[in-house]
Amino acid sequence: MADAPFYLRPLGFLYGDAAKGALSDGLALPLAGGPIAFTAAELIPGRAGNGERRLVPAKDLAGSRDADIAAVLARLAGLRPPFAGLALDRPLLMGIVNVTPDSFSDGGLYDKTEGAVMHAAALAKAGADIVDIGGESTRPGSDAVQEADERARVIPVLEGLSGFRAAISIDTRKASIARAAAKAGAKIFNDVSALTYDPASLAAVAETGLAVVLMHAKGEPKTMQDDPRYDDVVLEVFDYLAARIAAAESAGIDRARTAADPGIGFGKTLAHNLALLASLSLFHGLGVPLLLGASRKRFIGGVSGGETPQSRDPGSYAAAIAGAAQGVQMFRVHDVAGTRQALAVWHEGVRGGTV
Ligand code: 7PJ
Repeated sequence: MADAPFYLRPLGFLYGDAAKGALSDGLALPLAGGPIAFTAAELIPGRAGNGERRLVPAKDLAGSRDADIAAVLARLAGLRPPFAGLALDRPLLMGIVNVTPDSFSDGGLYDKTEGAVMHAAALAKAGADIVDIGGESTRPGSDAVQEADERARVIPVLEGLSGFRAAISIDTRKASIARAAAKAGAKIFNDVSALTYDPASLAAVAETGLAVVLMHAKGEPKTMQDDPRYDDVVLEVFDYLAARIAAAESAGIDRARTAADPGIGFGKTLAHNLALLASLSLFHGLGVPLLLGASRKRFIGGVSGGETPQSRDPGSYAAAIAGAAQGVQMFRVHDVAGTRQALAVWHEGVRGGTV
């Protein structure tokens, strides 16, 4: 797929009553269908071009007769249908359940089926809309896991969650695990390789009807943090995700079943991660719901203290707020209750006195 001729990065966000007023006065456009509105966008020339970046008011974009601008705006501003049956009109929380002996933040704590089921139930009680069950650690430096081991870790947990109230997501790179998970009730295939690791994955999604999260990663977990380089990380990650969404569509996977994730920490330096966080709004131009996974990741320690994953929760809340402020719809987090509280207070603080 050709790289985009240009990109639009929405800026100048309005919330609550202010957003409604500006939308009805034609001074703003809805971000991914709203309720957030944006009043301007940075127009970024394509990677092959050499023009300058410039800020364009939303009302000039809306009045533009350029067909390419209209096409990007339609994707940026269009309402997203529910994802895996979940309405996207408020931030959704995906709680993390690691069923791995070596997961970096809660290593070994939840490696037994019963413990994992109980942890998932606690996350749902704390307000998780989705629980993400993973049996293969993909943290930097980790080794791949055999299919049989991964299956033995995660499938009993899914079986233990039958009738569960939160939607179940399976964090795997393997088509056979995703298929077995779908049979055991999973609704979402969360693939950090964006359906590239296993050649059978595109067909598995097409045939099972699973929703899918396509995440950007550069390289394999084992080596991905060995000096990753990009010319422009934001635009390269965008083009990669656009290409993966197109590949999924060609394989018969409807866009409505697809979400995208820039993959914080997957083949990225601190500067790369921060550039992505600051430009999340641009990714709405993919035309699909966005998921952000920043919880307890190492970049938080790089910004401000936080040597251990357990000490990075305040930074994790702040990263979720940075995403929510840019209209990101889903957050993959360890501390569901804490993130929920942070997002709820932020939301009240920016609504503008709606009663
Ligand atoms: C992510 C993930 C993420 C999505 C992991 C960790 C490493 N899936 N799985 N996004 N991270 N979609 O939790 O630190 O960022 S595993």
